Amino acid sequence: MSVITSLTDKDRIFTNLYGYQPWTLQAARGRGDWDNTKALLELGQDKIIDVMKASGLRGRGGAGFPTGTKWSFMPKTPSPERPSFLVINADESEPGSCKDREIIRHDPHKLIEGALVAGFAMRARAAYIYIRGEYIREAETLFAAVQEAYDAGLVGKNACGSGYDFDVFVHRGAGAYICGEETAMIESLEGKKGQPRLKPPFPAGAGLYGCPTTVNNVESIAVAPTILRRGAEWFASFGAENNRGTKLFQISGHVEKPCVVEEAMSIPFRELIEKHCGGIRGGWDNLLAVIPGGSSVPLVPAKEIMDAPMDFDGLKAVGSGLGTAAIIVMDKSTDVVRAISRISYFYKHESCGQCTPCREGTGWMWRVMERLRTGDAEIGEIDMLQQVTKQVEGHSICALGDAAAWPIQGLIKHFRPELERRITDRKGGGLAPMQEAAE
Ligand code: L3W
Ligand code: SF4
Repeated sequence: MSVITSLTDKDRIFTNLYGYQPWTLQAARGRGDWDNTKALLELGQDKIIDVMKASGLRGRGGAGFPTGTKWSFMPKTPSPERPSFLVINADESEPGSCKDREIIRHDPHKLIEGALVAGFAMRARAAYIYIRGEYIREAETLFAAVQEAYDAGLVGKNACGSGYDFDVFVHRGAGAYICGEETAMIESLEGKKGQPRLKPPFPAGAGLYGCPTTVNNVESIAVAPTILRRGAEWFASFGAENNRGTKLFQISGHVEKPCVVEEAMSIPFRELIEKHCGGIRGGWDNLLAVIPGGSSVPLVPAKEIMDAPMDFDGLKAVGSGLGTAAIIVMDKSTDVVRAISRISYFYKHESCGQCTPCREGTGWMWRVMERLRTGDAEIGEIDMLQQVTKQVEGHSICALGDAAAWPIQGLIKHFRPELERRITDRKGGGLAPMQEAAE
């Protein structure tokens, strides 16, 4: 089967990504949203899940878990005492990630219609959209769009005239990155401190208020109605085997034109940047490294990323990951040690502190990173730091520990000579501490 890795406008799901048209219900209807949604629901729960499975859609929040399979974990006969819930993760806080923001700003009805269709498929009583606290304007848009959907009878009692009752609630977060972890999000929705729970049990078994719950990313939910309308085969025609569909890429850093764009999965890195970003600032020879999936994945040096397919497997093959497809491009003007040290500070700051390897390890790693940045470390500390990352990785309740360890492992793997050079040169006066270091 040939692999389509480049989109034209007719292939795009998010036709108002740049806000050229209003986000309102009337305009959304003009773009095809909420078009006979009742007919989608009449496909029935099992058929909807089968289509989602056949489409090959994998979760767009970072982990890439197959969406249809996740929905199928929900009980087929929920009891009134233990209703099922859909939680939509709009707590977009991964450094570099800004795609869900664009969906909510300009296409909120895709998300709300997706919530209804997904909630129906998993027999959920309601959806809770948990939106990042800093997304103030976006939350206002979302509240207004949900109200429009209620007023038009699209959600709420007898949603879309289907006989199915489905509520949609919007909940604003309070600024903690860790609440983007699905079980911390559930705790936060319950009014508790946002700290991850041990898994298993997975949310599908015991989630919100102890009830069966599915947590999905905004993009995963927002694409569902279009997949049902255009068909699983259409969606699966894009991208390589096991990496199907279209995807929102967010490209920031040292490209000529940073942007958020919908492209086919598996598009090669160089083509993505040439087609949508006008190339690398200063030309391709000026590229140093790329963090391809948000700050939680290791960086990849220029020569290894050039031809890499931008998908789960292609980026795994170069020692990194697709994550949320937040692509941070660094040219040769970048102080790469400082960049990774800053990321270490972020994880230290955002650790919820409940497990020792993460709580202690993130601070330890950041302090060593700062000494490496200024050159004020010993050569042996590079290996020690590597060992600390290995002690944190896989030894914590949630993925934040891994996310703190991997960028440092990537730096040591690809930029050890630079770390050593700074130490060797430190007698030259060193570098000034970063602002955070002085705090
Ligand atoms: C039932 C099983 N459910 C797995 C479900 C699980 C979850 C999904 C994936 O982390 C990553 C993280 C960040 N029965 C199941 C099952 N599930 N086995 O499948 O689970 P998991 O644990 O692999 O991932 P996760 O905890 O959801 C997400 C990375 O994404 N990331 C950044 C994300 C940032 C954002 C943001 O800004 N909003 O999402 C970037 O790489 O590090 O590794 O639903 O319950 N047997
Ligand atoms: Fe909290 Fe870190 Fe443990 Fe996650 S890994 S639960 S953020 S202490």
